[in-house]
Amino acid sequence: MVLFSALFSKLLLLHIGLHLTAGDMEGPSCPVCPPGPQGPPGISGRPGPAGLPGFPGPSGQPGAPGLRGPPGLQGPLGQNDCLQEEIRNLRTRLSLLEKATSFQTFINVGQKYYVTEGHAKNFEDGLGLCQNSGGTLALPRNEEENQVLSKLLAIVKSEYLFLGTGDRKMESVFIDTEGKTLNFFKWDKGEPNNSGGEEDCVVMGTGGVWIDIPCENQKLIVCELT
Ligand SMILES: [Ca+2]
Ligand SMILES: [Ca+2]
Repeated sequence: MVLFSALFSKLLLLHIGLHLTAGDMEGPSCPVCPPGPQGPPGISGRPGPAGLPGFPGPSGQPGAPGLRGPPGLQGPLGQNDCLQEEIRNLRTRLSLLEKATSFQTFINVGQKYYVTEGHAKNFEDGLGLCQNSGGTLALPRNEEENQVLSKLLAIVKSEYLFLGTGDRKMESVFIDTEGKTLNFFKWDKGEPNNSGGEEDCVVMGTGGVWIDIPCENQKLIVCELT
């Protein structure tokens, strides 16, 4: 009885299904059916190609100050530095002038002074005297200096003054008190003649000419200050 009931149910459902299918095949009275409801969105596609750059945006707020950089190179002297330099030069010149005027006789040429106390000494003592005065034995380095020194010789009414040169180390090689060879000479006619083989020091005579004489002779000592 249960088996018969289940079989009958299946036959009934099959009949209804066939009836419905037969009805569908006959079709409704309208030729085009209306669209069904919208389906759900599809899955996202792959990203497209990059677009063109956009317009620049507005300027942002100013950033914080950066760290302090290293010091730059020293610039040219400013007006104040130039004045300081000028003052230093003036002080140096003033100091030299004060020193020169402390001597009995002095005369200026360029950046140097020839000074003398009027003493006559031999060459070696003359070297020491000038060294103690903070200078060196007078030695003109050019025609102008030679003329000025010659003028001083005339002022003090002396015939000769020792010059800071000689050829004591090597005959006929005249060097200054620092051992350097000379670039300027004013030899008198026939000089230097190393007369008697013992003239290794040099004096200036009247008119500014140079003469080699023995170093032991006593002559006017003139120093130069620079
Ligand atoms: Ca000589
Ligand atoms: Ca001579």
